[in-house]
Amino acid sequence: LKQEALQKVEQANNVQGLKDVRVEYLGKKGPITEVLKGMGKLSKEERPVIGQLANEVREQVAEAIESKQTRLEDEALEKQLEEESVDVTLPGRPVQVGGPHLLTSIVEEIEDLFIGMGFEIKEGPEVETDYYNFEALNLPKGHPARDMQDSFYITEELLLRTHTSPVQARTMNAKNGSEPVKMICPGKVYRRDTDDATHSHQFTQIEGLLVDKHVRMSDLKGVLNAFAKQMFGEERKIRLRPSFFPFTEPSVEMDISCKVCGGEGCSVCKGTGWIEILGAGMVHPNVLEMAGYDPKEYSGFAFGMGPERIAMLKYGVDDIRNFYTNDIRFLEQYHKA
Ligand code: FA5
Repeated sequence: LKQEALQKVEQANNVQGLKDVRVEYLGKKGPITEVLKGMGKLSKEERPVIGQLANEVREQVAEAIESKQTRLEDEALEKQLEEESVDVTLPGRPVQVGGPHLLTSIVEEIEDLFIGMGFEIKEGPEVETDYYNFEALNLPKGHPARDMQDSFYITEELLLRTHTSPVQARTMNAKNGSEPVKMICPGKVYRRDTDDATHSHQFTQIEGLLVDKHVRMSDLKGVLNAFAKQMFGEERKIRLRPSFFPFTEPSVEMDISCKVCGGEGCSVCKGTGWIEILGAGMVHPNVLEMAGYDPKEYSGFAFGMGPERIAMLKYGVDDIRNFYTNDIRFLEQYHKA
């Protein structure tokens, strides 16, 4: 019996198997317990001999189980340690590094360019008053040109700004009508436009404003020309077309010549050879006056551009929604090393 039990202990190769052996031999219904239970039936002489023998067997089997248990536990621990060990010699997995969004890069590029020409960067609120968004820009309540920019109103007097031009009025107001201004203002703007390949209900604009004594249209043309050539390359030409904005007079729209133009049927310029980039003009005397400047003494120019459209042109992006849907496969293409 002892031999048999010890052999089974030896054969048990996991903790559960060992438990079964313990129940089988040392349990209440096990053979050793049976022997001890049956002691009453034995003779006086037999009792101590059998009793001692049974106890010895029980102790030896228990001891064997105990030591086997320790061994199994040690083995399990060792196996676990081995499995969980870290091989420090393995090559590392590359960490995914993000980069600036294409739109952020293009805005910074444009900022740098204008900083190089002596402009400072200004900011203004995205939730704007009707006064700064429209009235201070020569767009009184009920003016039909307000329809050019469908708006998200929050209250009767507050709205999400439809362009960055209110920052013009704010910046001039802060100067008490006596100091020159030379600033650009990048920021988010909002319009109730239906989203399509070239329109987004939320997009970016960069406003520019220069106010000083003797500022002329030729100054505007010179600055825009320098901007276009640095942004798109020396070979590009610009042209100014008459346009209308209530806050500038005269108003223009600037086009740049199409580089990829294959003539008729060109997908970028539709064969016209020109692409519209921005709106601009000489600051309207009413706007200067409302901001406290004397229009007889001061004059200025302003412009407003959409950096998404500029990035689309420069990098051949065919859908403005790519800037906002954040598809990593699109964004990754424009990470600079
Ligand atoms: C304006 O917003 C004027 N404030 C610009 C201006 C400033 C003129 C200073 C004169 C002086 P306009 O609505 O055309 O103008 O918008 C300017 C530019 O914003 C457009 O040329 C275009 O690039 C971009 N833009 C307009 N609407 C959208 C739109 N829904 N999605 C993306 N870009 C747009």
